[in-house]
Amino acid sequence: MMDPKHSSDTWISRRALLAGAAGVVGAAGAAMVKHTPAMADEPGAEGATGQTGSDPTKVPGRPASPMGRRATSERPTRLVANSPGGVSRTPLQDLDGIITPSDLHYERHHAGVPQIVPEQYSLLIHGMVEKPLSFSLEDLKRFPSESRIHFLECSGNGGAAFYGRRRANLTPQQIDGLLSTSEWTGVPLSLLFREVGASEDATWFLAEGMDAAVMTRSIPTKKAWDDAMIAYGQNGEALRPEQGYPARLLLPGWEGNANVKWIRRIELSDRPFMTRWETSKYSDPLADGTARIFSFEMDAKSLITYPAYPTVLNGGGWHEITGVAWSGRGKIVRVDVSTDGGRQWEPAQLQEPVLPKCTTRFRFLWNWDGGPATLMSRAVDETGYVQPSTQQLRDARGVGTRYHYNGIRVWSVSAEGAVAFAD
Ligand SMILES: Nc1nc2c(c(=O)[nH]1)N[C@H]1C(S)=C(S)[C@@H](COP(=O)(O)O)O[C@H]1N2
Ligand SMILES: [Mo]
Repeated sequence: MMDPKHSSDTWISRRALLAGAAGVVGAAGAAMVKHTPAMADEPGAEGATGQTGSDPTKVPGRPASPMGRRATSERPTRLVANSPGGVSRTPLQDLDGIITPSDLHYERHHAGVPQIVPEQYSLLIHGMVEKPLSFSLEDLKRFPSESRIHFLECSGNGGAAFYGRRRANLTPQQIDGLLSTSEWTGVPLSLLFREVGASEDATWFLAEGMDAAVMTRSIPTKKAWDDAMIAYGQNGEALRPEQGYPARLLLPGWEGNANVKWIRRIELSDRPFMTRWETSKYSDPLADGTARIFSFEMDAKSLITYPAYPTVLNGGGWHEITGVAWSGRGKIVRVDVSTDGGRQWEPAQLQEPVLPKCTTRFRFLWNWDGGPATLMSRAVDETGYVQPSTQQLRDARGVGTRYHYNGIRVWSVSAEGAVAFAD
């Protein structure tokens, strides 16, 4: 929150105000108004008369427009990794509630975002079925649809927190920004399976994408009969190209990778296909030298998004700690918060709606005494699973693990109020 009086972007001198006032009176007034630097790169962002910062009750605002846009002083952005390939992270610290604006949804793609003409799109379902069928986008939309709010998280999310790369100056976005939540609309996969007459003996299906990675994953058919969906809508509009336009597989609560985007083919089988995406990648080496494979469910996790680095708290007193908690196994039933490094835990308030396999916003009023403090949050889901400490996770998984880093996140607060990532 910036005080407009102290923001160089919007501060208006008395002289500018006078010029602005003259502009209202004089016909050529608009030309006299100097645009502030914030406006210079945003054509059309200013009011109808080109004035900013003057009394908005004295001049008409800009007229209606076909497309909305953010207030020019609000600039949340995805953080794009400078490595080649597609990774961008959601600015968790800038968000309220649980929904991620679609243009801030994290991205992970292994061969770029393909351009797909919707008229040329089709989804083939074949293999152990009575009648193989190919569905156009229009065909998919003729089935009864459903809309549900779910998080999506890359199973590699949190790697920066787990490894030695750990740094005090990591933001929520850098640590856990491969997490986003949308309202997804689509057709339940079970309806399509009934349509093609899926065999009862089919226990697995292959999902294949039509991007240059041609990503393929094997998914147990029980997920299709449960809550999997072919999604074509995101937050009330068509999927974004980055999220799999025109259609993706959505597996609520399951690791991001298996949610195949730009899905073009589903093949039913009685065994997994053992693709490279589930053998060489997306399987987890364990401490005992073996590895986990098909670890689909995302374990319960939570993250304090405020206060967090780079926030500097402005003095002791009441501060509201807030963040999100989520579990791939169902609802979050409790989030505990500690402000003393884990000696004492107290339940945070869960903000409605609390939905299964969805982020839940939590809030905790904290009366900071002005001394050094250590903030932590711990999620508990409806199966009774409790988010472990990062040390417990290291002991259980070993240091070579590559996915599912759901350890408790720790923030330290100095006596000066500076917040830093601590574990
Ligand atoms: N076809 C295809 N599907 C894909 C991927 C991809 O590269 N190609 N990346 C996967 C990975 S690793 C993740 S975490 C999610 C990311 O989805 P999002 O970009 O919509 O956030 O998509 C998955 N589905
Ligand atoms: Mo991922």
